[in-house]
Amino acid sequence: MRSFLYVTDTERNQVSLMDQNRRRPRSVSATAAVTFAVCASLTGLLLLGGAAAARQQGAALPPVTFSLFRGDTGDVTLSGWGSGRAEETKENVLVGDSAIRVTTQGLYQGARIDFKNPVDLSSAFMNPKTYVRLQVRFTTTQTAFDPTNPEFGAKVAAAPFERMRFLLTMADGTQHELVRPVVIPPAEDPDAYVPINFPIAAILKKSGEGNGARPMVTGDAAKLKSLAIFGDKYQQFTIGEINVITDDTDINVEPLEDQIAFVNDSLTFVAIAEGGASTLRYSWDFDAKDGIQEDAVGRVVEHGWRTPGTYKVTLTVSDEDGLKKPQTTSIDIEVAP
Ligand SMILES: [Ca+2]
Repeated sequence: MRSFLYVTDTERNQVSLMDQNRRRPRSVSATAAVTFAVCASLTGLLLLGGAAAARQQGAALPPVTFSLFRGDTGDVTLSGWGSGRAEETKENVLVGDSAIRVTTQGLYQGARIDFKNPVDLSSAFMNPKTYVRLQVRFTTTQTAFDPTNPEFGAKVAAAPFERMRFLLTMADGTQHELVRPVVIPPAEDPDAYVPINFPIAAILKKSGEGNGARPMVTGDAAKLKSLAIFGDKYQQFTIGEINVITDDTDINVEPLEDQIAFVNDSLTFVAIAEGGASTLRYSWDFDAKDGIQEDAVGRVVEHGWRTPGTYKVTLTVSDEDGLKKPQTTSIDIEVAP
């Protein structure tokens, strides 16, 4: 069911966690083989070091999953940043016995959540597939204009923001700032909680350290003391839960639907793709003859042609953070005179 993309995400995450668990023994046996080879050729003393290095490089990293907020405001101190606010609410609770109501007035006025015990993110920093996932309930809706959505024409959940800003303050005083586009999956229930994710790797990238090799972030520099959350305009919304999750899901794009086209007709193209916790970016080229450019960006786009002929339409889906392999799909459209 396409309309339950969010549910599908969750299922996919669970599947990917299982995949990872299944893969692990294989990695361990690969490590064992390396260890055995090292065993055969080196002295006992070198062997120990070699085995440890092999284990560090070869073995799959275990998935990291833990909670930052699960409906217990006893773990956190809520306050505002600038003229924004964060306060406890008992309405629309997702888990536990309370949720956090946020009032934001722009990218510099928002919610501030201080963790009474700074949360150690070092295991999450070690694994490039970890994300902070906020479950957020917006009260804004939009009309579903996606013809593949069975709720076509109905109200669906929509983010009021184009961008959100997150400011992480660590126990050693370092700060990491992220400003990100907000893309929420289509949800049938306009009042549903929707996931907003940002990869922990993006924090390091922002600091200019995340190119390829992962820097070691340890000690107080890895302990999250405070999380500030902002949207790009005035809005109130509710945060039900904040977790650190591991997402190993590849980007998956469905084939494009065949369409009948006439010259000067405007066709609507709808991308259907999944990418776990990733914020997906949809890039379109409407004529492959001159190469693949970016003619349009968005999940749902419109295009028409002025000259009859056959045109190859190419959709490329990538994740905003470049952490996953982009996927493409294409279709030939016959444009009749
Ligand atoms: Ca082109």
